[in-house]
Amino acid sequence: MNRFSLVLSSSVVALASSATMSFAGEKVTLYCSAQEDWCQVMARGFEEESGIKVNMTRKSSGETFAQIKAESANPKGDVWWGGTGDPHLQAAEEGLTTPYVTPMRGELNGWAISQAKSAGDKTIGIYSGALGYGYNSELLAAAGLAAPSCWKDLLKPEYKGHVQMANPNSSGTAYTTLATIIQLFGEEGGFDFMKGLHKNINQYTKSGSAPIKAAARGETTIGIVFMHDAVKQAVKGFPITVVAPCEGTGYEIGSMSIIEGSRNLENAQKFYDWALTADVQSMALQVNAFQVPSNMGAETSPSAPDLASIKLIDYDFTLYGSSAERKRLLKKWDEDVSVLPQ
Ligand code: S7P
Repeated sequence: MNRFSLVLSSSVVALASSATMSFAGEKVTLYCSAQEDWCQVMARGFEEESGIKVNMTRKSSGETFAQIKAESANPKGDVWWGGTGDPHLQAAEEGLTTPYVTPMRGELNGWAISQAKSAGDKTIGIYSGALGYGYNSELLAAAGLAAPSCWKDLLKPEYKGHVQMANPNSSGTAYTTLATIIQLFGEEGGFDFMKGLHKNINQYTKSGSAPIKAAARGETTIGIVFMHDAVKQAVKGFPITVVAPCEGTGYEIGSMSIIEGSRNLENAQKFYDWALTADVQSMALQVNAFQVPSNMGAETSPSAPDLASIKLIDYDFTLYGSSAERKRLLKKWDEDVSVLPQ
């Protein structure tokens, strides 16, 4: 038995024996910021394996951050699983989450541990994925539009009303977009880009993946999303083409944190350790969640975007996950971009 299977077996045995001890009344409150179907798989999977009842609420990353902050005097959640890393880092900085060093660390990729180290162990990476966009090839052809391949293509006047993205206040995906565009084109150039893009936007959604679901249904031509969320729609059979923008692109380290003041701390830690095992991370494939898992032994799908073949920027998580910078950029986007006429 190798070191990884030994660690996994002992954690499974610990969970199994806990379950047989009967957890009547045991519970954990999970705030989940991944896709609803994956959140359900995680909640039900943990209940079945541990006997601990999971009360799960799904909200976008920015919304969950705001909820945890609003509840900080009287915390109601125990563990926040999923969602982009920037708001998890901001929560760590603002003392909304609490440190925990999991025994699972030896099984994780370096980028997951770096995320933890940069936040004083108050968060950890659970998956990674690159930003991009997808388009409905049938709608594009019907409108006689050329296929876009770069970020700057999305500014072309002929795409007016054809592009959808989420609001960066509520959505981690959209905040990653804003931070990516600034890192690619500089602050002034980045905001000029966002103002130009605004002219072509048909709707800012609350959830980050909504634009590509809308494109799949034929309600918008182009959706700015994480590439894995676009692949999910293509794999379902919708006419979605996935684009890794030619200038390069940003990426996320989807994260997990335990909430400061958790009322079920031991159960939150059990969930945390369980969520980092290879078997549990492999369950993502049951719901076509094609992020790169943080556990090196977890399965990946051949359909998943290959991050090694995508031109990734050196995303500055320390800066863009800092409280002051995230607040400043969101305020500037609210005041300088979102209010402009279209
Ligand atoms: O699970 C898919 C995914 O794109 O959703 C997360 C996202 O932050 C949640 O949606 P919001 O953009 O609305 O916050 C990502 O972390 C994840 O990869």
